[in-house]
Amino acid sequence: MLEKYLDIKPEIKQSLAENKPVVALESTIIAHGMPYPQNVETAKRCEQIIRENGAIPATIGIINGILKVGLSAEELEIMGKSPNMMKVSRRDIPLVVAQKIHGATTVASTMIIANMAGIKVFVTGGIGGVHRGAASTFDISADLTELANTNVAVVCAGAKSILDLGLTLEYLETQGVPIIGYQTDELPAFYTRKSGLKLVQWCENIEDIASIINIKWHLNLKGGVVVANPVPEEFAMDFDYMTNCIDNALKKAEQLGIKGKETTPFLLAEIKKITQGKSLDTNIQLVFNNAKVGAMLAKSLSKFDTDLSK
Ligand code: PSU
Ligand code: MN
Repeated sequence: MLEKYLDIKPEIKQSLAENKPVVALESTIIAHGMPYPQNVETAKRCEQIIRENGAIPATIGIINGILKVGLSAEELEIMGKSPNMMKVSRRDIPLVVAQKIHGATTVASTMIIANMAGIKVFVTGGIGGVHRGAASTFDISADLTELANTNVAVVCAGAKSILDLGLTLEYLETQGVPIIGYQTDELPAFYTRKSGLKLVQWCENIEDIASIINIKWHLNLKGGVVVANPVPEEFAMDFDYMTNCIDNALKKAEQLGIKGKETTPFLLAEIKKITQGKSLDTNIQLVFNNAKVGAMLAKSLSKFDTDLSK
């Protein structure tokens, strides 16, 4: 039944059947997170990095209403170039499939499709979270409720401080989602390694993270895990400078009355403008770093599965 809607690239299907490591990638980051052509170049390089580190990449998106696990070069171009590409979260999947249109998948919807395919590790830049002012707007990303429900580990560089990062941590705790720092005990804030917020869980080794994830799922503790991997020091941006840029972007969004699903793409584009594109290099580099760590994690997790089945 699912096959009617889900199309998994043969290489990925085979790898999954053989319990080889596979890493999912999202497409909203391509369509709405970066400008063309850097978005498509980054997506391709991420796939390469995942291969170089011993796993198979699976970029996820919706093409003509089909949930695609593994996009072709041509489909990556469509994602990167179409100015009106729909941003698709959990809510939007049925409509996009019914209308047989294209859609770029967010963290939430990429997790859903990865899970349908049997992929356990997913790499992105930053997750959505609780927006500032959420007490009155109710704007909490569907990424967080997805993390509460869907068994996929998400490797990211934390979240951007366009969000209320303290409330995001509280919400993840409420929903029972572990957030594990990789070689850091502080929540990374995407462009910066620091946020001023301490994490209660962190590990030095990927194997230890894989062990926690593996145990969570074997105990039937439903839901995802966030692996917070800070941007490498040499590409990190200045904390005070970024705080200022983000505050200005937030002010502009408020003045223009930007709401709902437009908020995140608007703020991302605005920050790019304010930093005169400087933030883009950091953004690209942190995604590359996540791709490497994601491949390592997928490899480590696949070993666990093999061992446990013995
Ligand atoms: N944060 C980023 N870059 C992104 C996104 C978030 O730093 O590209 C994208 C991701 O696809 C994420 C989505 O899942 O935005 C969250 O959107 P919203 O806040 O509308 O749920
Ligand atoms: Mn939102």
